Amino acid sequence: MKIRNILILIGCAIALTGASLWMGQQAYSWFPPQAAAESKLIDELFSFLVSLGTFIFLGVTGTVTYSIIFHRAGKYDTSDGPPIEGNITLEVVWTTIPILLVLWIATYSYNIYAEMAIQGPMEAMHIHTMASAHAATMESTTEPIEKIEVLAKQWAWVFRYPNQNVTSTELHLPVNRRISLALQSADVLHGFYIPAFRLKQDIVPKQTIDFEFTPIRPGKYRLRDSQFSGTYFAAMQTDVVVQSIEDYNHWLKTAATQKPTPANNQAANEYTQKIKGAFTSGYPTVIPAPPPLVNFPS
Ligand SMILES: [Cu+2]
Repeated sequence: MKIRNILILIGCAIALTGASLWMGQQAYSWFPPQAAAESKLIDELFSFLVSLGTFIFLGVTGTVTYSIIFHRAGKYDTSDGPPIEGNITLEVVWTTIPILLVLWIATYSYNIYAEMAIQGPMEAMHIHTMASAHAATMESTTEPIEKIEVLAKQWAWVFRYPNQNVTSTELHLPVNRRISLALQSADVLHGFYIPAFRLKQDIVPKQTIDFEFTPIRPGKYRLRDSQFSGTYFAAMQTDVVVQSIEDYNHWLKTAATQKPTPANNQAANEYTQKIKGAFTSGYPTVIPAPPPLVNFPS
């Protein structure tokens, strides 16, 4: 190979790396704000995958484009190409590189899950203490607040704060504290999903799933159901309010003095409207659970 060609190749590789790293940095702006400590880890992983993906995409399309432009057969050339058969070195190289890449991605992802300590109910039960030690290093050292009970049903979210016996259809959380939830479903499979936290956990019927994370940014975020759970599944959303510990305690105290009232429930509203209205789809549906009775209806 000529010195000039080698220099051109090195130049291309440097440009490719630069473009990939730049793309990886852009990836951070494609997401909602990082409202939980875990979101930083997830975004780092995503940025890494975007860089890697960009490198492979531009590398492959660049090589193909180069061949199409510079190694084209002549217009009336109908002769066969050179008979190339097998190349051990090349085969070893193109097998080894993807294997190493996949191992790299797998290790990186696994480490991030270990650091988040949300590997699912089984792992949470067995190696929880080990994973928590990891997680503690990335968070402020505060004692966790009481375990909040989360009940998902068709189609409502109900949160219960056992110490004050407060129930709410809006999830209030103190900022910079380790949050511990006990997730339960009254009927079918639901999914606890807060995009701004980058957290998603299935809620399985007849199981209590422990789930931990740390919100780091005050504000109002959206909790959605990430598993299709029936007709009014799209209405199964609510607000997550992250506030200072003072505001949080104040909210708890105020809510505790309020008498339980039925919360506004979109699924129940839509269902009764459907009965009254002239239009019926003809499809049977599960009747929504009655609007939950809570101290703090959203
Ligand atoms: Cu659901």
